[in-house]
Amino acid sequence: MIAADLTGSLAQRLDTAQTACADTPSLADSHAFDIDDAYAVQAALLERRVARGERIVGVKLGFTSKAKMAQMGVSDVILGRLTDAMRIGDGDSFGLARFIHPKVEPEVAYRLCRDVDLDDPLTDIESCVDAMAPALEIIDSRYRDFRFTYTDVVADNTSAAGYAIGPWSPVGSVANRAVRLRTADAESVGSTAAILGDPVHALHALLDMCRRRRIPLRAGEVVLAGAATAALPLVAGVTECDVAGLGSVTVRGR
Ligand code: OOG
Ligand code: MG
Repeated sequence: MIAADLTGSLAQRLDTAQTACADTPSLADSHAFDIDDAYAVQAALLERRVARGERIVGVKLGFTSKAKMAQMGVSDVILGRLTDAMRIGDGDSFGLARFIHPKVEPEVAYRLCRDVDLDDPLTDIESCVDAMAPALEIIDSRYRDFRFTYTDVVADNTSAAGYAIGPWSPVGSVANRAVRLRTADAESVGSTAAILGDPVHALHALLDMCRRRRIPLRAGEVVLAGAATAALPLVAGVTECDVAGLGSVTVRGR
């Protein structure tokens, strides 16, 4: 385990990279730290954001697609936190200048309707969600050239930078639905099956992860289940995610 002052200084480095919109080299290039250390850096990073007045409004999973796990050589999902400062309203425009080198991913979101009891072995996570929606996630690694290790990306709050949620629908199965992500200059198509076989499996992975990491899940929070296709560069103009049967969500970069 790394010392508390190193945890703080690594968190500070990532926080500065985000606020100054300037990338930083991989932490793993110069420091040896394990996955527990990485989550501790992430927690310290979030503490800084909360101290500035941001509110934690949800969680996101990453590496829920087999392709992405294989690419990183890992077999576990990663978890990051969403804050109110990252939220972009459906249909809203936003400035690209606040990001370093943003990419966008098509996702499915769930909404928690009650606090989740992490200590009750009988907790039924599916009964803790009351709505689902198409979503866009903006990832913006604070690392130079998006080059990072597994522990790096966890420390960097799993590249979380922005998100938008489309209209909420009652919860139902969205297994194997067509997903289309469109930016002004590229398109990527896939299926919700890329999200751990079925996005509902992401909820179970989330509960498991939150139990292990003691990360609270509260009523009203949003859960991003993970990308359904490869990320695309986020560019100016309209970006849309469409999930068959669930609807679409749009943002406008300028
Ligand atoms: C890490 C974030 C991955 C997802 O949905 O798989 C992620 C990254 O690729 O920068 O959000
Ligand atoms: Mg994502």
